Amino acid sequence: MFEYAPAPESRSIVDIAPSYGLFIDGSFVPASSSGGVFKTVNPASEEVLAEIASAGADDVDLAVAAARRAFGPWSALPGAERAKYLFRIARIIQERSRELAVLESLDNGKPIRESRDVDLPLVAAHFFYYAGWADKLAYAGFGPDPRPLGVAAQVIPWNFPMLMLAWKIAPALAAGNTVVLKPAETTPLSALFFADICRQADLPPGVVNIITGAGETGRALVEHPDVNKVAFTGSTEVGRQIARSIAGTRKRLTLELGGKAANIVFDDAPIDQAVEGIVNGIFFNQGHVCCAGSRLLVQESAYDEVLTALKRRMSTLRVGDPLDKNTDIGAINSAEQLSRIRELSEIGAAEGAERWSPQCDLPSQGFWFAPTIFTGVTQAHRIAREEIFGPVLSVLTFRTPDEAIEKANNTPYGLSAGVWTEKGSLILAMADKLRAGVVWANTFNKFDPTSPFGGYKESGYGREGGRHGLEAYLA
Ligand code: TXE
Repeated sequence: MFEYAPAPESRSIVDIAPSYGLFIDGSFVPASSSGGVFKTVNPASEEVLAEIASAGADDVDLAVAAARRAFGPWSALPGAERAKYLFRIARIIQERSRELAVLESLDNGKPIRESRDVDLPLVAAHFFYYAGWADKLAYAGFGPDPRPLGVAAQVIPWNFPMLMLAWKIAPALAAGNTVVLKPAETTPLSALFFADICRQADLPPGVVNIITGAGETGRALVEHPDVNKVAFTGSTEVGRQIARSIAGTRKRLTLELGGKAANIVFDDAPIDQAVEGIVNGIFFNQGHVCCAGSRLLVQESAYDEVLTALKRRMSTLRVGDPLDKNTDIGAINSAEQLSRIRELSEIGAAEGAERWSPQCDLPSQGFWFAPTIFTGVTQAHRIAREEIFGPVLSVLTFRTPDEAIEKANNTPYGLSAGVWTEKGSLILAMADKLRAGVVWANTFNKFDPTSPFGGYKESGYGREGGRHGLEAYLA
């Protein structure tokens, strides 16, 4: 059995931001001699927010060893006991969600309205949801003796730092696994704050370990021989590398990679509602969303009406300070991501598509990109094929449902799609033929812990969320 240390007093962001260690075996520790430090900046101002330990191979060893030691006792706890910890974590997240929302917006650049009203409530909801599963595994049809896999190595991206953490940690712990998680190098702060929440919840040491660092740290973690399960969300390129590097081992793998979703608007759709869905589909979180509706497919007969309404609506979007609660579009997460977005936009213009942005004054410091649409896009254009991962929408047209299906599916990705029409039968027919893990009808970018999420083709494999999300952590 574990011995529990008393919960530390909860601390404020100001106390914990300037310099952070790795969270291994229940304590914050500096990186060993094989590691180092790096800085995380506020993308809206380019100010340094904190200095962060960078885990080297020795630190990865320590973290995996701590998770391995904790695995036996943690997996032996009755499910109802594990549930208590998860419920406690969920409640502390709710109690500290204002601090967490501010931290997330500072480190990521996303509007506070989104981190406060979307990300953080969903984070808590995931912990509550999977807490409810922890004592029901034996009776829920997972087989006669569902068992946890062991130590889970989890590598997450920077677009939804806390939410991706919740998607990964909550089901892993509910199923009885222990975890070593690496957040992205540009957004480590909320994961470290979460480590503090684990201590506050008296979670036994070693059950959750958070190691920070760049891609090399992630690689050392997923390739570690004592890891049983790898869960990765990030670029298709790195996902491919990981799949190759662990092929032939007995590690289980789930990959959630990129996307190039079609948002399909038929001429009978309620246009104002559809325009809100188009805007939410591509400008939510600056378009840093794997399931973003980055290809708008409009039925030709509604093209003029939709484009006029869309441009009018885009002219009202407020771009700027992520901490201002009136902001609709915040900062691009990093200089690297900004240059990727710029490069693909230049390519779009050079290939002959017509670029349009509303008039907006962007701040002089920080990383910013105005909401942009490209019209006259054909399927051959790179902006119709490649993930831009920014606030850039490519507009194409179609005449018939079959043509919409052909265009929507003409992508190496298969993560999500949206359909806007009054006709229920058309929605069902389209959903049947769209090769996408999620199809939204008359809405977009809606998430719920009860729903599985994941892709086909180069968008990855495996599902997160719902009971499928638990299966990925059970033998
Ligand atoms: O991703 P990376 P980047 C897409 C999006 C974006 C592009 C590049 O198109 O423009 O990817 O983003 C860790 N072994 N998505 O460069 O490199 C890394 O430290 C193990 C879509 O940020 O894949 C970080 O924690 N881990 C996506 C995480 O992987 C490695 C979200 C993601 O970084 C590693 C993000 C390695 N060899 C980007 N190399 C989505 N699906 O939502 C890097 N990492």
